[in-house]
Order: sequence, then structure tokens, then C-alpha cells
Amino acid sequence: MELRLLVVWGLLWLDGWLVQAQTFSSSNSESSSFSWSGLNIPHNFLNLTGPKSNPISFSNPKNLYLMFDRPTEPLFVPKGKDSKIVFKLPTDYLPSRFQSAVSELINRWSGVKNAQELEVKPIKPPDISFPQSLGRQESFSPFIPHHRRMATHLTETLVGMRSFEDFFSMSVYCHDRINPYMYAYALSIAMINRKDTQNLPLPPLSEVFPDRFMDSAVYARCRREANVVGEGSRRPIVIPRDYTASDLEIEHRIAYFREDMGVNLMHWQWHLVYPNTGSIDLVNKNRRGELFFYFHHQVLARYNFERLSNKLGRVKRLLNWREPVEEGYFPKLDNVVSSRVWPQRHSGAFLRDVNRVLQRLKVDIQDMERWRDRLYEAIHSGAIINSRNEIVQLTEFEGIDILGNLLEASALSLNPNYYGDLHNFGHVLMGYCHDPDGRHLESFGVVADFATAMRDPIFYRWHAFVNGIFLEHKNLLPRYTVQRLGFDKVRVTGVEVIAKESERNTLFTFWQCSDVDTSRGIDFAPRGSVFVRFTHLQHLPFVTRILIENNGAPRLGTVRIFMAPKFDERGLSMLFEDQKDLFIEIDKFAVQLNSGRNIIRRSSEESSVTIPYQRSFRNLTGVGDKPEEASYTFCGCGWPQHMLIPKGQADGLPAEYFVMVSDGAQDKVDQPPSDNTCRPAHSYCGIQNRNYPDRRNMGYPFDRMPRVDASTLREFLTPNMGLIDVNIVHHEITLDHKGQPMDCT
Ligand code: CUO
Repeated sequence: MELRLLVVWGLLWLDGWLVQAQTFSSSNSESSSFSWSGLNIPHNFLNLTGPKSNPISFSNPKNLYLMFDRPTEPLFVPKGKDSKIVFKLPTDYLPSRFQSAVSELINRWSGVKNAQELEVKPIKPPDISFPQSLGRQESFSPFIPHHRRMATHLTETLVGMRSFEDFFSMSVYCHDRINPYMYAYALSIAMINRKDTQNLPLPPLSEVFPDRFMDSAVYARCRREANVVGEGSRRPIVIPRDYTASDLEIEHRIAYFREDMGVNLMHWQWHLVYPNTGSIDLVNKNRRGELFFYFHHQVLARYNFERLSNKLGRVKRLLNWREPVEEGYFPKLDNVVSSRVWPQRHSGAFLRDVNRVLQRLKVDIQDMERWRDRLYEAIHSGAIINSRNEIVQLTEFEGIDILGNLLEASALSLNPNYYGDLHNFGHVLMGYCHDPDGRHLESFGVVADFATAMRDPIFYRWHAFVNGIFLEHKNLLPRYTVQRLGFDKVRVTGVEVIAKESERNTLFTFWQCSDVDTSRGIDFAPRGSVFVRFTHLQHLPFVTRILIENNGAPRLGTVRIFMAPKFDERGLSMLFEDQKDLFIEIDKFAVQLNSGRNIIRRSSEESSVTIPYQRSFRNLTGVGDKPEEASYTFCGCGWPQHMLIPKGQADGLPAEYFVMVSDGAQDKVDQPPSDNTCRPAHSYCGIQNRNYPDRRNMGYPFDRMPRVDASTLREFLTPNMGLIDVNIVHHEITLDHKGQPMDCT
């Protein structure tokens, strides 16, 4: 049986395309006509299915998932889980390489049994020669301005298609012409921003490009498993927890955080939701500059929490770009698009001026230093100069938003010529430090790709520097007075945290094994699911119970929950002005307070910070078909639930758990409810097509220096705040998702 399959499914290389040859029989091509913009133009189709196929609807938005199915393979190769969906493509949609080989394609690819035919509506496609100029096997990085311009051109073309049918047709047309990674990036942003597709969940990138997320050694094992065993008997390929380094590398202690699939997916998704270039509609999302600051600030706070738990000091800012960088990183990832390994960076590498002609990149360390100094100058003078040479104040509320767009820099930067492109070019400088002028024809390292950047320790050092600039501004703002923190006649009288079957105020972390299907992204023969199994951090779900006394009329409150480490790296209590930057947000939600005593119970699984576990690790094919699956849809943007709580210590990691109820009347943003059916993880991601649902500055009440008489967290408290000590205990065991012990080695 297997031998027959092996013969039928031979691997074939065609002009740089890896495609899989199937059983063949002859068929024919046929003609029809289409109407677009009043034109009637005859069209030939590549008909691979013959007369007995089942047609499927062209207008179903879920057809877009087929664009993400083994994205490096051309669309005339059957798609879908069982490889039964065959595109009936207009022959002029084929890349020129294949247009002269139609009869050969028919000979090779027709004859799929029980095929479902998807006839593509032909249109007259807009010009895409500019984004097409990036080779299909080149590496694409949204941090490189030239690449960004190409991706923006493509995204705007896709968003601009008038109907869903035209959009889908254009997506088909682009699929085999555009660099596959740039295509997935641009198509995803278009789907998020088009009204006819914005409620479709995006397939997790870990399934589409698994090469971004897992050890390259697993591919050969996946292919072997697929080759020798039928789908029903295939075993998951286990990725060991420690594969990128050994314990000799001290930074490896927190590789579980840096290399976590959910964390990296979150970063990719955040930047899809908040692209930094494109038309105003695409970029100008409510408070995006401030959210750029807040999301990355929270990532750093979480990273530092994990570092302290693992007896590492807080991450050091990458301040001097002319000194060697201590941290090396060897990612051990392959790049399926470029068929190359991702470059590594040895310990002690230097950043250098980048001058790469092919990428049209030229940036000197001196440029970066100038931009940095101008930003500090602006912060200390309390105003920036816009591109019309006008002074724009960095005000108490909006200043951080202006600064976020200036520093990132996004298309909303008020003066890109003067303040430059500091953060993005930082990623570029770090990403090319091994080959800054391209003499070795090497591509960039993982830090220059949204989906992989958080794996590398240098990411956190760079963002600690970036965050330091933001904090410089924040720390100069007026401090919150007791009155601005308080909530008249409302008191928090009790807080406790209860994890399932555990003692009060103790949280538990442990390891868990989860599986990801790689078949959407890797070319197996025969097809069918092949899972990889990896180990990640997990915690016991818990409930926060809050007692609130309301001595006034019934009214609206906002509950804000944060947690921070209690002690610093030397085991000493923290100064509050340091600790305030380490608070990780756990949850934020509105409550209707009755007069008198209120008891609030809130599950950790309802957190406004996180998306459900299932969203990170689930195969989304067919998602939404069943009601229980529908609740997992969209909301791809959110911190992964399994990483909500930092890893504890065997004898407990002391932490401080903070709860505040603020005045809902002052916090509330009046706007129509979201038309999306999902529960948004709005704390880090906002709400699709709506304003950020909290009028306070992000991070409130820890986003400013504390008032001068509050040098400890306890002194900072007002009556509407509560504080308890919690202990985070880590058990060195590995469980499956049902809570049963599991050997994951
Ligand atoms: Cu998210 Cu630097 O922005 O990576």
C-alpha cells in the first residue's frame, strides 16, 4: 500500500517550486467569458477536474483559507485537508512559467477522485509589478522600508477590491506571483480590514509557516512519519524543550518564554492588527501609538518577571551600539520560503552600519544616535517639531500616542525626516549585524521578523532601550494625586485568589504538552495531518474574589488587576518607583456596583488580556462550523492564556497582587458595541473597529511616577485599592491538556 502511494506521490521540483505529482489522466481546457468594468473578454480555464466534479461556491469567504494551505505550492496543486479541492484557474492567472505548459499541467494534475471544483471568477487584475519585484525565495521583513512599501502596495490593492468575489479572485491571481511570506502578511492585513472578511479568524501562522516556530530537525521526521505510516497511525513528533542551547548559556533559562509559540504568534498578530504603513484607514487605529508603547512595555514587564523567577537580573537596555552584544542566539530554524537556515549571532557580535543595495537599505549607527538624541530633546522640552516646523506639545494624555508613532516609526509619525525610524531600524541593524553589506549574501536574523523576533534575547534588550525613552516621557508627567486615584465612597475591603483545590492566594504553574498540526505548512506525501508535540508553561485556572463596599448610589466601576514581583534580584523589597514598571496586567473589566456590599468573582479564563488556550494550539480548519468552536473565532490577537502567570519557584515565588476599582463614569468610552462575536482581549489589542475601551492612559495607575509621599506600594494605596501577597509555586511535572501526567520527551 505504502509503496504504491510512494510511487504515485513522487516529489517533483519545477523551476524552484516544490510540488507533488499525483495520479494523472487527461482532461481539457475550455472557454467562457466574464464581465468586469463593462468588459467582455473571453477566457481559457485550466480545467483539471473533468465533468464529474462537485462545484463549490466561489463566494464562500472561507475559501480564503485555501490561500494559506501550503502557501509555497502553486494553486493548481489540489488544496484542502484531503487535497480534493481543485481550482479551475483562468489560464492567464498562471505565472508565465506555467502558461506555456498548460497541457503538461493537465496531464500531470488532473484526475483527482471526488474532486471539488472551485471556479475562479476572472477579473482584469490591477498592476502588481512593484510587490512582484521581491523574489519568491527572498526573505521578507516588514522592518525593511522597501519591503514595507511593497507589502503596503499589495495590501491596499487587496483591500481596494470592490466585492468579495473580486477580492478572492485577486488573491488567487497574486498567490503564485508574490513572495509567499509577504503574500500571507498582506492578505492577512487585508482580511482584518475588509468588511466582508473581518470576522473570519485567521489561520494561526504556526500552521501556515511552521518553519517560523519549530526546530528544523522536525521536518525530516515529519516527512518520514507521513511517508511510512497512514494518517490514523501517525504519532506526534516531539520537540524537546531544550533544543536551542544548553544550560551553559545562562539566558537559556528563559528560552521557554522567548521561544513559546503562543507568545510569538501574539507578536505577529499584534503587528498585523496594527500595521505601521499603508493608507490612513489601515494605520490610523485609535491610540495605536500608545498601544505600541503599552503592549511592548507589558511584554518587557512579563519578561522581567520571568527573569526574576529564574534568578536572572532585569534585562539591560541596549544603550551603547558600539559595544559588543553579549547575548548570542542560534535559532535552529529553517526558512521554508528561502530554503536557507536563519542566520545566527555569536556572543560578542557588533552592530554595524547597514548598506545593502538589494534591500535598498542604508542606515548608519550615527543616524540612529541622532534620532535618539532628538527624541530625548523633544521629551525634555515637552514638545516635538512636526514636518511643517510647528511645535506640537507632548500633552499629558495624547503625548504618549504621538511619541509611539514617532519612535516606532509608523506612517502617523508627525516628522519622519527629523525623528527618523529608530525602532524599526534597530531591528534591521540587529538583524543584519552578521552581514551588514550583504557580501555573504546572507539574509537577516530572526529579530527582523515579527513572527520570530521574540525568540532572540537581543529583542528584549532593544525594546528595553525603546521602553526607556517612553518612560522618560511618562516619568515627567504630573503624578496622580490621591483624588485622581480615588473613587468616592467606594472601598475595596477584601481580595483573595483561589486556584482549584488549592490553598488561598497560591498560584500554581507546571508544564503542559500540546500538539500543532503542521500539514497546512509543510509538503508531506502522502497528505494528512502530522502533529508536532511541544512543551509549554501552564498554570492552574484561578478565581479572583473581590469585596467592594459602595456607600453611594449604584454606579459603574472598572476593576483593574495587576501583579508584580515582591522582591528584586537581590531579594530586597522593591522601591515602588522601580516596581511600578514591573506590574503585569492580569485583567480589566467593568462592574455594576450596587449600594452596599458587592462580591465580585472573576475567573482567570475570562481575562481581558488573554485569548483562550485553544486559539493558540488549535487547527482552525472548519472553525466556526460548530457553536463551541465559534467562541474561539477571531480574537487571534491576545496574550496566550497559558502564559498569563509567570513561572513560579518550587518553594514559591512571592508576588504582590493588586486590585483597584476606578470610577466607571470617568473610564467609560461611549460607543456602539462591537459587531464581532468574539470576546476581545482588549487590554493589549484594543477592539476591532472601535475605540480603545478605557479612557484612562494605558497602564493606569502605574503609568506615572508615584506621588512623592508614596515610596512603597502600600503607601500608594487609596481606599478603592486592595493588595495581597500571593505565592507562585512551580511543580516540575508535565501534564496533558486533560491534566493527566504525560511523558513528553
Ligand atoms: Cu513588536 Cu519591535 O515591535 O517588535
